[in-house]
Amino acid sequence: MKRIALITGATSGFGEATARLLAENSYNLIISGRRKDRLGSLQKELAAKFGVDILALSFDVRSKEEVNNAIDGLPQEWKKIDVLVNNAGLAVGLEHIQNGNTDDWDRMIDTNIKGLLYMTRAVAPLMVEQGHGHIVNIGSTAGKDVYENGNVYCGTKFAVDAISKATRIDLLKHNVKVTQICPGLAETEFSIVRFKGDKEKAKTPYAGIDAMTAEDIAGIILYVISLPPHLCINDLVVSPTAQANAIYTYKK
Ligand code: NDP
Ligand code: 8X3
Repeated sequence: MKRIALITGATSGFGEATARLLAENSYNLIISGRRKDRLGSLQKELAAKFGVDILALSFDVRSKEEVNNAIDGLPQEWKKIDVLVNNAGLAVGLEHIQNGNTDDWDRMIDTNIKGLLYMTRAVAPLMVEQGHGHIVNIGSTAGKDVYENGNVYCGTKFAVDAISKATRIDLLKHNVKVTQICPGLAETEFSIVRFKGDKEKAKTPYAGIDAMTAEDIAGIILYVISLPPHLCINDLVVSPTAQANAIYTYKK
């Protein structure tokens, strides 16, 4: 029987690359994100290419109601979720705290922390009931060290770090694995969102370094979810070789 993975933020970047790789590796998938058109075309493409079943659910992880309706409304056979990849997230703005835009702060907190929590709250009971499961939370090197102007984004990823540790403890006796993956610099739409659509500025963090790709992270996600039942990678930090941590990078 094919395993089922639910991936949030599958319309772009890490989530989309993970959907492609897991479909290629015979996972049936629930893909989600807000952009319906992208979800629809990914669903068609992957189902045709790899012969797997793909359910596309468009919802906003910031809305408790939308999250609960999406999960409660799953057909029974789709509720047997083996893997939840809590990937949807964003950074918006890069300002000193005294100049920060509080609407940007709300978006980051509501998506990166509350959205991840709503998803976990909706899906974890299904995993507890079936006696197994694996939750993969996408944290960040920004959740390990803080950097100038990173304030609220870093705060949300530090929260993901704490929530991942806490979730692992709470689900321990239920045989549910919890892995946090903390990537460093990877070139996706992330930076375009952070710089509010300014594509030139968005390139600057990656200039002079060999940044990671979304496919690099997808490969790591596939690796951690492919380990045998008695093994769990709890916390994994991965960066380009030219990046030591959230603060130090070596630019050529
Ligand atoms: P992208 O911008 O390429 O992808 C982000 C995804 O999140 C999109 O599919 C987007 O879908 C989804 N998303 C955003 N907000 C919401 C929402 N409210 N509801 C549902 N889906 C949402 O960025 P990445 O792939 O790079 O980022 C994925 C994760 O990785 C994020 O959590 C990010 O913080 C983290 N990360 C990224 C790093 C990087 O350097 N790129 C490094 C470390 C961590 P849609 O807009 O369709 O809703
Ligand atoms: C994304 C990594 O360093 O761009 O989480 O904030 S960074």
